[in-house]
Amino acid sequence: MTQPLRWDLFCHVIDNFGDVGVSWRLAIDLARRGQQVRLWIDDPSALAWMAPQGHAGVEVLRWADPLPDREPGDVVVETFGCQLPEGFVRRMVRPRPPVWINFEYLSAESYVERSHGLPSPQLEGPGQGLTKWFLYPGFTPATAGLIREPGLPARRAAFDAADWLARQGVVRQPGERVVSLFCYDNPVLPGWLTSLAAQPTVLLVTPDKAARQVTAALGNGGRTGALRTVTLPYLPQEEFDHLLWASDLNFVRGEDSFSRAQWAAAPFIWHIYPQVDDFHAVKLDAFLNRYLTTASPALAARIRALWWGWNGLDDVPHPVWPDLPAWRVLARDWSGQLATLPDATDSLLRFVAGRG
Ligand code: TRH
Repeated sequence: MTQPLRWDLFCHVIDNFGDVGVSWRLAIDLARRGQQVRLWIDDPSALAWMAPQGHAGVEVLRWADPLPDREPGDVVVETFGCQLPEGFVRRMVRPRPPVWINFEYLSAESYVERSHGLPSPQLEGPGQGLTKWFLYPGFTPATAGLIREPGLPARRAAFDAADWLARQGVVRQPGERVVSLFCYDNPVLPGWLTSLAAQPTVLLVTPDKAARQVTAALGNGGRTGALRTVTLPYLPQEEFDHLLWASDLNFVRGEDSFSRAQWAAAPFIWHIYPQVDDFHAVKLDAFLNRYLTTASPALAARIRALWWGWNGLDDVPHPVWPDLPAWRVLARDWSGQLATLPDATDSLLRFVAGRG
């Protein structure tokens, strides 16, 4: 990229934190690479804890009607197909229109490679004559790859987990597992806590849904068997990464923590965003089929059973835990494989440069 471009990112917060989580992560990664970014967001409230310091090069603007009248930048990105404000689209119709990108949801399903990079000529409406381009994050070179800020693997490798845990008031006891929990409402949680309690375990519980369910299951003492719990506050995004790096096993959910758990190169269980008619089972399996390619059949079967049980797609009231060291090797190999892919921000920069 010869000179910094002006980027307009639009984020519509549907529910939970993934829309803002992904949009913020993309915005700061672009800014880190010298781009000027305006993040238009309808509900910025989560940024108060997710990004309390903000970030140089990123201007956060309230996406409200009427939208402040600003000249669209060189690139306009709508995240997750959030449908841009009509007035802004009308202003995009100009002799050198912005490059218009729809940055889609992350999936390992095969349609992603077929859809990545396709144009959508706007034949009518406020953007008539413009072309919207669909870019998909993903797990292969035929996609945009995952968001991976420069230096991520090295920072993770240099991370001192014991020091970080101590700063959260957690000292790992001899033989204790460190497990993080970030999940949706999950009816199997009480039984899985009992199963975790069979071995010395400290469970690091994220606020809201996870904390409420753990308290309901264990009471305010937060203990059962050999399991003890520590409830965390909402952490800034880079501290949430450190939670994932400090844990032996991560329960994550949605999209952004799912991808960050892969960069943590540690065993993880994904609570996929539930969809009607169990459509999410297809998305879950599509990822497992890629993730488990190099796992032994026994390990693959154990991990698949865990993920299906945790997502209510199979009846697993008391999970059988796989061999964690073997799973850690798989996790590291997978993370190393992902690191050879293009990173999503670089893919977007190259795509835009290619549009001249
Ligand atoms: O919160 P989510 O369930 O978001 C979901 C998904 O993105 C889903 O795909 C989308 O359709 C739905 O929102 C609308 O899970 P996700 O994607 O992991 O986003 C959580 C973000 O919050 C992520 O960026 C990590 C961040 N986070 C922190 O920074 N600190 C914290 O303490 C916690 C608990 C989360």
